[in-house]
Amino acid sequence: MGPKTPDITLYFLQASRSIRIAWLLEELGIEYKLHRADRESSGLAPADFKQSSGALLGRAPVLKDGHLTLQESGAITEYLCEQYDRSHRLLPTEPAQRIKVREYIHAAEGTFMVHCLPTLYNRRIDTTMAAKLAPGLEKNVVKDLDWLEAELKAGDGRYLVGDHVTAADTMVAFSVQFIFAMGLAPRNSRWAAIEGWLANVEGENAYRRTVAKTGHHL
Ligand SMILES: N[C@@H](CCC(=O)N[C@@H](CS)C(=O)NCC(=O)O)C(=O)O
Repeated sequence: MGPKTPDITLYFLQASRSIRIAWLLEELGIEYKLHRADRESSGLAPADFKQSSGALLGRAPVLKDGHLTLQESGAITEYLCEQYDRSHRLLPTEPAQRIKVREYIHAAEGTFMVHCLPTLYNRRIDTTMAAKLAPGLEKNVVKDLDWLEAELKAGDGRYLVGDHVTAADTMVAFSVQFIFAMGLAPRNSRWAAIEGWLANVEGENAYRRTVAKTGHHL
């Protein structure tokens, strides 16, 4: 894709995957308009917020860039990197790093969220069947974290890929924050490398600026 002048609005729902995109925009140094909404007491996004984005799925985040309206945090991440990451810092060009970052972009939703959300929903149901399902569901979350822990231990543990923040970190950090915040896995020494990595990336200036700007919390 050729160079383009950004004309970006981010539809940001509080306590959501929206932080992935706000952080990425901050890392890319792109100016953007922030359309922010708090969740309703039901936990859902306000109806007028969903309508205003124009995206039919009604989920956050949504990114608008000129005439383009895009949903899905992974797709938005790939779009922003392809379009605006001119120094290839967030999605490196070196083939092994590039494919690894893409693996994490997809794992953020397709592995971590796909396992932790059913675990969370199942905990909200008070039935014998839910109790039977729980150990199997929880095992998946543990397995995902064990994988991440091993990956971090194989490197220096500060970032998921290479020696600086990439789109791997901006995508996966929310998944892990969510797992811990919802109590879907205990915070103990089994995942010391994950704790170290999270503390490191959450301490990055761009991440801190993003939190200050958006009010992100879980
Ligand atoms: N796979 C989508 C998931 C989007 C999603 O489920 N967003 C949630 C917040 S994390 C949402 O909008 N929930 C509010 C609602 O459904 O009203 C992505 O990665 O963007």
